[in-house]
Amino acid sequence: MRTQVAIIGAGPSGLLLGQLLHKAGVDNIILERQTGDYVLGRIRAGILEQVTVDLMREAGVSERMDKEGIVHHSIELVFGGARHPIDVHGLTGGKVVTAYGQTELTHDLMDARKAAGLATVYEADNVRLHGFDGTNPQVTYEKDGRTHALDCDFIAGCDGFHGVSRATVKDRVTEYEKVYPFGWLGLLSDTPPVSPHAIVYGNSEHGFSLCSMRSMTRSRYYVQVPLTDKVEDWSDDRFWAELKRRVDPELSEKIVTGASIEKSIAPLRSFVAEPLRFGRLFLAGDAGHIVPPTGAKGLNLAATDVKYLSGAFIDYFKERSNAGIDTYSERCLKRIWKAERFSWWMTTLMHRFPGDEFGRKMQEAELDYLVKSKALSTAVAENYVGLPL
Ligand code: RFL
Ligand code: PHB
Repeated sequence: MRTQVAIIGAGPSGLLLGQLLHKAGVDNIILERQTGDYVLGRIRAGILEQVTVDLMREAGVSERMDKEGIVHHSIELVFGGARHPIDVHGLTGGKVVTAYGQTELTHDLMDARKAAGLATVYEADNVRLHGFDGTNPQVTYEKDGRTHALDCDFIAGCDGFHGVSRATVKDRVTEYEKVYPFGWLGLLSDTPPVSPHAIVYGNSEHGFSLCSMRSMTRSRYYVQVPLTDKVEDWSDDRFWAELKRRVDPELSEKIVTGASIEKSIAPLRSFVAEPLRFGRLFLAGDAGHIVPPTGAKGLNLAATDVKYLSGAFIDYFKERSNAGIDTYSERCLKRIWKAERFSWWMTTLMHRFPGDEFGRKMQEAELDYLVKSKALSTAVAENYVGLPL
């Protein structure tokens, strides 16, 4: 088998890259370790920056997102028992974010890929990357008890934090990492969101909370939990009671509780791999970097990588230009580090760090400063909607 670009991973990065390349007439095959249903079962991001929305449109897969996505003009911070809106739209000269679940976005991309008849090999085992330092890279994998080989011009490692792509070059990567001493317990429920107009981030003496949404009838909530907690420790009732005591009394009254349709715990981590290019192998999305979800940046950073990478491959195949390929890593890392900074800062500002009473006082001072200072509120708003490319 032969293709122009072998894509490892059918998460949002791999699928979006495949679609953009296909639109430009560049051939690609995706190899995914899991089944499609498994990929769709992972409940993750919900907030899209304009860059991501624009890229979905460019890929020709925005019809449902344009209809069902919910545009948000503001976010809210809850602390000291009170709510403080940040007018993101007003402070950024009209920019917004869109609530549209990663599951839906992935679904739309999978449907488009299927409709276009593009090859995705699900349940591809033991994927191995070869020859990417030369001009004839190859990917091998096992499927249905047989070993297959896929020859290509380039390999795109879109296989997430635990994938094989970065692991293959681990001796050549410099890794920067920070692990946080807590996780997020997330709950999805078919209940109306607490606020259809804002994403609400809470800092309370009991820890961080987040009220978000997927639609007018589906909500997503999170609470900070110790890393030692297990999902089984958290009945729905316990979750709702904990969430309610972490927000202000008025909001607490408004929370509509109901049975969970998904509940999971995610650890929080900041991570960057440098560089993102190794000969003809390129890392994109979570394969190259992780942010704690507090800034809603992970999926959006993945989309930016894909924008640069698709452009680089298209220029190579259509114009015989190496310029995009040669600058890919550097261009991506510039934006990645800024999003890392914002996500780390938001995480530090909004969570309880056990035993750090000085840090707690710094949070109080900074939150008070933030809601009174147009300068700092503007800085938050412009990072939240996404820094310019
Ligand atoms: P993914 O989604 O992990 O997909 C990688 C795919 O590669 C496959 N794979 C392999 N395939 C073949 N061979 C192998 N050896 C393989 N190893 C792995 C995997 O099965 C998988 O299908 O990475 P991708 O595509 O780069 O996408 C990244 C996003 O998923 C991630 O950044 C976001 O979900 C982060 N994130 C958020 N980002 C936002 O922009 N806005 C948000 O509101 C937001 N909220 C979140 C989040 C992440 C969260 N978690 C789970 C920490 C909320 C949470 C709770
Ligand atoms: C979500 O809706 O899942 C979500 C929203 C905002 C975040 C993280 C996750 O910062």
